[in-house]
Amino acid sequence: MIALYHSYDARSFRPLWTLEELQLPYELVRVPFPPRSECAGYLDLNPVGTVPTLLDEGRRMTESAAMCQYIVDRYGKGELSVPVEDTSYGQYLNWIHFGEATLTFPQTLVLRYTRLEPEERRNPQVSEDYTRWFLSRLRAVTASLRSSEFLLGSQFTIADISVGYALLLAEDLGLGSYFSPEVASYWGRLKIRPGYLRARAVQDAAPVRTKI
Ligand SMILES: N[C@@H](CCC(=O)N[C@@H](CS)C(=O)NCC(=O)O)C(=O)O
Repeated sequence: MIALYHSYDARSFRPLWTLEELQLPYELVRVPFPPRSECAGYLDLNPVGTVPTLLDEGRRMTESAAMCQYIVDRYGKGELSVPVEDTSYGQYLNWIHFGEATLTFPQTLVLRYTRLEPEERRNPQVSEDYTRWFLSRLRAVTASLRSSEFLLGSQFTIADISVGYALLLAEDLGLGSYFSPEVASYWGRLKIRPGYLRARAVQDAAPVRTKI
């Protein structure tokens, strides 16, 4: 059975949401943030010290978007994914990676330089610059949603989970008011999905483990 190591609203929410959309069995291990310093033994499990970590039958993964792809390809029975023969397969992969590399990365600098660093190291310039970076990249999402319900038309896929997580983080950072009408209503559609709501409930109910 899959074991997923997760911290509250961290990128591990992507595979958690995927597991809940598919209603697969899994074990959720909620760890404090950052686990590298707050959870004894975590570095033995994941030398990078980040969340998520996913274990499955001796396999170990540490990249959230790749985990979503692994879960749907291995257990999804065609749900939430686009087959390689499909004309939109390239676009599907592009959005999966866009969600992490292009939309989440700049926000981590905003998070770090507004909240995580000690007061004296916080930096409004970095935060403003990377907020602008994020919002300018978000225009690609706005453009693609002008004529469709989800990123790949009418089908909800893990591309929406990858990008949707970046919108969740943006909302946590207080950037939700900058969303275009298209992005705001898309995000509104994503967060009422039963799979999303189940993932939030599971996250809230999980006890926090300070030792592996
Ligand atoms: N690209 C990786 C990034 C993983 C990552 O940086 N996770 C953050 C939380 S969202 C983390 O654990 N940061 C703590 C640290 O760097 O110590 C992914 O998508 O999973």
